[in-house]
Amino acid sequence: LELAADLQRALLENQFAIEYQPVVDLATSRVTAVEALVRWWRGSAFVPPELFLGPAEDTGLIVPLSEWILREACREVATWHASSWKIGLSLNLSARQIMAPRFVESVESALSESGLPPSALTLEVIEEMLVEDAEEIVNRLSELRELGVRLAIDDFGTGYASLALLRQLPVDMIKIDPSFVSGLGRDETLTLLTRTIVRLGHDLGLIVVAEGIERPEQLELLREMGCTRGQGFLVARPMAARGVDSLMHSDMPSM
Ligand code: G
Ligand code: G
Ligand code: MN
Ligand code: NA
Repeated sequence: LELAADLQRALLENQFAIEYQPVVDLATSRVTAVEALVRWWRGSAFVPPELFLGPAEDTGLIVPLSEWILREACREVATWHASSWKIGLSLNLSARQIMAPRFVESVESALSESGLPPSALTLEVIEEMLVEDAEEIVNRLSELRELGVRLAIDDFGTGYASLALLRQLPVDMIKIDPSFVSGLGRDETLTLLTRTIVRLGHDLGLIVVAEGIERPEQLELLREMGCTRGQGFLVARPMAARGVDSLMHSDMPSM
């Protein structure tokens, strides 16, 4: 596969970058965390993650790539902590990454080498990851959680077993899928479902994050529903670390 060889070279030649999308506390409009999102600039061409993450997973290159993202993101977020800006870091995981022989150790060493406290790190999983090797994946994630790392269910509500997953995994957070948030104020059913997910999350003692906020009306409804946090293009787009620097200690102008 041509892309596989390209991916290998891209790793060696440092063609990958990380963007950070701010996540805000809806009550205060302050940035409370960032989600790391991998970017590949192949020469001057941008290759979307949807195109290379699948092949990276199939070839196993996802393991060294994810390891690099983990270390780099912990290091960058730790520099904000060093400036007394104690924001959280969310990372998207892949099943193959979790099943790699030294996954738990790699997370522990990224934390200890960067100095980032475990409680600042949230690992995002989607339920499709638990289709195979579910028991081992749950064990490894639970082990990290016992060290203080937080767990989140990403794309909550879209899978066939979102509710069952809440019983399997000891999670701290759910991230409401943009397919619900998109309908806020426009579609009665989606608005009701979003409200119900927010309430469910709160009743379970979880942090609830709404993703894909693009319109002021969505923000207003989510605040009224008491949703904890928000993320989306209206709030802030994914940006380089330098862009995040400029948001330190300030509230978001778009809010
Ligand atoms: O941010 P963006 O739309 O480019 O992300 C596209 C998809 O790629 C999303 O599903 C996101 O979860 C996934 N993704 C982005 N960065 C990473 C990463 O570092 N690791 C993994 N496994 N998935 C990622
Ligand atoms: O699957 P996951 O939630 O990790 O995906 C994150 C992806 O969603 C990233 O690629 C990011 O660029 C994208 N994203 C973030 N905010 C918005 C938004 O408001 N609208 C849309 N369409 N995509 C968004
Ligand atoms: Mn995510
Ligand atoms: Na999501």
